[in-house]
Amino acid sequence: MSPDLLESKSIGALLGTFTGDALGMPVEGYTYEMIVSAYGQVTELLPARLGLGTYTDDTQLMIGVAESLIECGVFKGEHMANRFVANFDSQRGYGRGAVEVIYRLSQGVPWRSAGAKLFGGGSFGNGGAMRIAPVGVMYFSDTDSLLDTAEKTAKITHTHPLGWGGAVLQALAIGLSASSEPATPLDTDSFLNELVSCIQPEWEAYQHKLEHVRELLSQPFDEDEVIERLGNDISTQGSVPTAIYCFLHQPDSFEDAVLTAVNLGGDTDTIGAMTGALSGARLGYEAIPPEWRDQLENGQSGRDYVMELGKQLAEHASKILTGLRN
Ligand code: AR6
Ligand code: MG
Repeated sequence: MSPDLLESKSIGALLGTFTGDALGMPVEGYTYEMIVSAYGQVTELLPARLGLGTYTDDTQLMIGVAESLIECGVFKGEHMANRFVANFDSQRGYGRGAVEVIYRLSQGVPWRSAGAKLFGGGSFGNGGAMRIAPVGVMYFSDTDSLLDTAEKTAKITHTHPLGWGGAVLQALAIGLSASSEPATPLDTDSFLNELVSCIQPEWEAYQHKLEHVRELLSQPFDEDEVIERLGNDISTQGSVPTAIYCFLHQPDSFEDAVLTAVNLGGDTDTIGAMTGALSGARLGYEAIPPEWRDQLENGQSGRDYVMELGKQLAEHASKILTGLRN
């Protein structure tokens, strides 16, 4: 892969997360029917709680993952947990489990134990998966490191197997998207087979979900059936397969994939963010409509900063690809 394409894909995965998050944020929690009655369809960035083109916890946590991997060159749990604490801004709409973990970390609880016992058996919220794009990009050419790093990255906050397992699945899907040649049609069956082959017994519920994805892809799009069979909620199991479906349904259009995701309703910012990561990793950041890119917030830690992180992450990905990492 040329260095330019790799850089574009790396920026695409990060900025794709941001763009999907910003598109979904204004209608977060709306049902499909509420979106239809308020807007018909969402087709553009809408005014949001924090302003047009602003992001939520999804992008803020993804920034922390990227910063840590870039600075350390490898997963360092304490460092990444510290980035989550330093970047935390309560206005960005964090899940209550995530708020609790970040508080515990800020009080000196070790990163290995801060996320344990949340909700009894650990969180299965989609917060581990929504921030995972940098892992998928950095290790797209090294599946063992990708799976291991995704698991560790998610477990800082999400220790329920469906929570971290779904994050691993999303990271692998991003890695496969980054490996794919954008000018060649995507083989969605092989893509799903690769995902299924990495599923572990603890989170085998995803196998069933991915077979639903395969079946839904062979039929005409029907939003009710997608929502019923895959979900559109805040759980990892009810959102990662949905994002994978939205991407595979429209693998060659960032706009169509992400708008399909957002218009399903439910956890729109996160399903939008995860679909955006997958699409951006395949198509590169130029596939994100320029008028959307222009509208993304661009203050401190805004669009330019995220693009710079994407560039630096691509340098790490390139070293791993060429076997030059130290
Ligand atoms: N049992 C019951 N409910 C659970 C469990 C469980 N084991 N795990 C999670 N939940 P959280 P996140 C429910 O709080 O994953 C933002 O809006 C519970 O209601 O760990 O980071 C983002 O945009 C819990 O509050 O945070 C994402 O949409 C919720 O799932 C989302 O929040 C979320 O899990 C990410 O949240
Ligand atoms: Mg959010």
